[in-house]
This record gives sequence, structure tokens and C-alpha cells, in this order.
Amino acid sequence: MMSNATSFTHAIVRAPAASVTDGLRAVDTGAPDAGQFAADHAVYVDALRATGAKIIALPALEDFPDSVFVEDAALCLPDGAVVLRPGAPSRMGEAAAMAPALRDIYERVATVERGHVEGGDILVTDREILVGLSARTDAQGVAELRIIVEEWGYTLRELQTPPDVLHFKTDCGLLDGETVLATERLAAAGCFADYRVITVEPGEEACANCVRFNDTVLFPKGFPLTAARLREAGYALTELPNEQAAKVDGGMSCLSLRFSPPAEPKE
Ligand code: CIR
Repeated sequence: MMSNATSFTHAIVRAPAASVTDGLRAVDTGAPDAGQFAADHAVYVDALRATGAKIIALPALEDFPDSVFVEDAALCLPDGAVVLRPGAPSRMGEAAAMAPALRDIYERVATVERGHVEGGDILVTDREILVGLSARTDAQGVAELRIIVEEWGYTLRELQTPPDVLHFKTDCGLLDGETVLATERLAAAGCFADYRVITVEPGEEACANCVRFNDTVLFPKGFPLTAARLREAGYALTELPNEQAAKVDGGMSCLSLRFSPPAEPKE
């Protein structure tokens, strides 16, 4: 089933910088290979384009090793865009760098001015905006975001990202208007009580961060049991290489900002 929260006309991406090798990571398993990262990124962008999306491709920012993960800098909603405030000090400047692109597209652009919120902690469904508190997203930032989105008519629900998990969406992804793919640890926390939940196979937690984008689910390669579970449930998957991004804790959702503005965006 398609839903407003899974059907999009546009996506913003940013080319990976060569400095992506210095990207933040919780556990160092070696730096990503910048050339392979760029090749994988191109495959990801092609997959978005294949869904019919218009791609807004921003240039690499060498000063910000994690800037390829555009999702953390902004929230794009049908009614407007929000410039967020990343909690990682090295990523703060990514928000200001994203703002001009949002202003080119949206009439209405608001900014979180205090506290911290990263987009990886935000899951937008058809009925609400879920935001997980984490090491990157704090109560003050969520309170600021709440004021903005409630004024635009949305409902925001504050939740807790599991301890030691980078972002709320590290552990989940929206599959359709009422279905979420989630790790067992996040599902057990009860935040999806009003949704249908499909859990990832134990041992395959790293694939929970998937993205439903129009008719397909962008899904990392290498998680066959969960992939089979999703196909059995009727979802079409596009399996994409994610080894390089995974070395700096990145996944399917962080590489794009997905949206459908209310009217054709300003050209
Ligand atoms: C970071 O630690 O901020 C980056 N290396 C990874 C960000 C991943 N973003 C996301 O899941 N939304």
C-alpha cells in the first residue's frame, strides 16, 4: 500500500566528500574507501531516480566528512522544511549548508535554533512524526521541532532511541502507511503499538534502516533472511551495496532527503 509518507516526487542527495574517510563511527572497523563509496552512492542515486524521483544533487563538502548523510541536516515535509541542528559538533555546520537548497525549493523553511535534532532520529508516518531522543537529539531540540511542526498541523510523538543505538531510524524504517520494519529491541519498547510491525531477523539488525521510496524498498545487500521475510510479505526490494557507508554508521535513509512539495518546487 502506498502512503503519503512513502511516495515522493523529489530527493536531495549530496556527493560524498573524499574526507568521508574521516566520518564519525562508533566502532572503527577501518575507513571507507572513498572511491568505492562514490560508486555505491551513484548506484543509490540511480535507484532513487528509477522510482521516478527528480534528484537534486548537491556538491561534496570536504569540510564536513559526514555531509553525504543529508538526512541528518533537515526535515522535509509536504508543508515545509525544517533546518535541523545536528548534535555531533563536527556536523553542526551541515545544517546551514543545507538551508539554501531548501529555500530554493520551499516557500516555508523553519530552523531549529536551540538544542539538537538529527534527522536520523525522525520517522515520519502518515499520521505522526516520531522523534527518538538519542545522544544526538535532545529534549530541547525536540521541543523546538514540536513548536514548528505542530503549527503546520502535524502531531509529534517523542520517544527514546535504544541506548547505544546511533539514531532512532538505525533500528527501523517505514514500509507503508501502517507498517514498520524494526529490530526486536525497538519493537519491544512498544513505540509501534498502533502499527503493524515486521521485525528483522536476529543477527540482521543492521538492515532495519531501510527506505520505502514509491514502489520499492531500498534495502542493504547482505541480509537475506530479512529480505526474504519482506518479499514474502509482498514488498518489492531494491538491494543496494552499503558496506562503505556502514563503516561510518550510515544506511539507506541517511543518504537522501525525500519529499513531495505541495506544488512544483520553485525552479
Ligand atoms: C554520523 O555518525 O553522524 C555518521 N557517520 C552517520 C550518520 C548516519 N545517519 C543516519 O542514519 N541518518
